Amino acid sequence: FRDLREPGPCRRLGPVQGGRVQRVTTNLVILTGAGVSAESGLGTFRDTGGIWSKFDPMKLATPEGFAADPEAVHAFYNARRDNLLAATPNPAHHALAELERAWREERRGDFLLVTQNIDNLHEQAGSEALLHMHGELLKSRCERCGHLFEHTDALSLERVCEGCGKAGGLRPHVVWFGEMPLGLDRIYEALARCDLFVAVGTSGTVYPAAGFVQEALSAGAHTVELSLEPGEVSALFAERHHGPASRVVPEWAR
Ligand code: BV8
Repeated sequence: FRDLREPGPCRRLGPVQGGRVQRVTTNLVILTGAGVSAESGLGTFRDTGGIWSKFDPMKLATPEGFAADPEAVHAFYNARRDNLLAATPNPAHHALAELERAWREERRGDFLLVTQNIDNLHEQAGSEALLHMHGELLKSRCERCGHLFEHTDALSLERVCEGCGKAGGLRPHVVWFGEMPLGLDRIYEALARCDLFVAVGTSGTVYPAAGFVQEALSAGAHTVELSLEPGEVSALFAERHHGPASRVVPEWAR
């Protein structure tokens, strides 16, 4: 069990009884956004030249946009899926997976990694206690029969669902604007018990994710922002380290 006095992710010394520090646990919740995957070559959304500066989210990331022009939406996600297949995790993804292993092996407390990202780079880096609150680009589902399946090839209106044998009902398994994010019960339950909340590479502009820091503060947690630059809710963080995630995250997680 590593010495509690080492620098690194917030560790609280417990009471000393009989000359021994009593083990305390630190429940950790991490929230990642597009910035954690930026150095893996996947675009962010609101930076200069970001995805939403080239494409209209209301046309491509809403149910209404999909109903109006499903082929444009399929083309948008097929292109992003192709980008993802060429991408690999960067040191930030690996540092978060290593932190989870240390948290588990040293029984430091609960660990949950919530990502707003729909890429699978956290999985590729070895993260396990992972929740995709905005869905996953390598999964799709049929709106006719509910069949959910993993795939790397393109979606189209002509593609036949393997669940019901019909075409025309498939959509990406991602959460669009106006749709309910996934796993909120589990997320709010973890935030209510968390001692340490770390937001990595997110602009803090999309809700309900941008409100998680407030939930963590209400639970008395220490809050850390690790991002290239301050996000919209940066003022709510007790600790902030700005710079590229591939440097800042391994430095902080060490
Ligand atoms: C909801 C999946 C009800 C798809 C995404 C009007 C109508 C309907 C809804 C609303 C409305 N007005 C407001 C809302 C709510 C809406 C919302 O928040 N809108 C915003 C725009 C105001 N939210 C919703 O609709 C959500 N659902 O509200 O349901 C509800 C919910 C709960 C309880 C009751 C009711 C659903 C939102 C999900 C939308 N889907 N993605 C897809 O990917 O195509 S959101 C999209 O933005 C991304 O997926 C991403 O997850 C999200 C947040 O973006 P970030 O990840 O933060 O990325 P961004 O580019 O913004 O920032 C990048 C950051 O990284 C920057 O800070 C940058 O500095 C940093 N960075 C860059 N490079 C690096 C770096 N950091 C480190 N290193 C680097 N190298």
